Amino acid sequence: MSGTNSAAPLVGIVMGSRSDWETMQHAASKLEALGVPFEVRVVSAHRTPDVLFSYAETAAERGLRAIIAGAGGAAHLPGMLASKTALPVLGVPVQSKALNGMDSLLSIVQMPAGIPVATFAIGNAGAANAALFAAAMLAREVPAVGAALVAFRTKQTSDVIAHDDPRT
Ligand code: RP5
Repeated sequence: MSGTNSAAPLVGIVMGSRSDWETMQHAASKLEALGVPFEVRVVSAHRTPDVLFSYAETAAERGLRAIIAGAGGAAHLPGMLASKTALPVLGVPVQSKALNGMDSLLSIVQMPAGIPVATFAIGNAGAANAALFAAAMLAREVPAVGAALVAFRTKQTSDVIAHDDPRT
């Protein structure tokens, strides 16, 4: 699946399982709102390792600028992608049932020196923030995305100020 924008995708959203979509849709909706062309794929480090390798190896030549990778449990996907591409990989720990996502978080964040993965919060907030971060990385290259990001931040601030009494 690609974003509604028909331009070539600049960001890849990948996840270890279809079950991760509930979380990762929050990254997709943010990219869509900011006008960032993106694609979405299920790529599993454990169930489809060959697909993972070819996705990572071809990502840069296909024009992607960054990969947002969400996974839960033994969440090897972001780190393995990072090991096969020099593109920035933004890792989203999906909230697992057994350990509430602590397993996902630690699996993604504790990379050995030399292969970085930028790691975000567990769950929906992490997915949304990974998308906002990817947009910030693209802001200079694609000025319309930069302008959309500034507008989003301005509206967010004014919405809080306009509703600063929590009783109403
Ligand atoms: C991980 O295992 C996926 O990222 C997912 O979060 C978790 C569970 O996958 P399913 O059993 O729901 O397919 O690889």
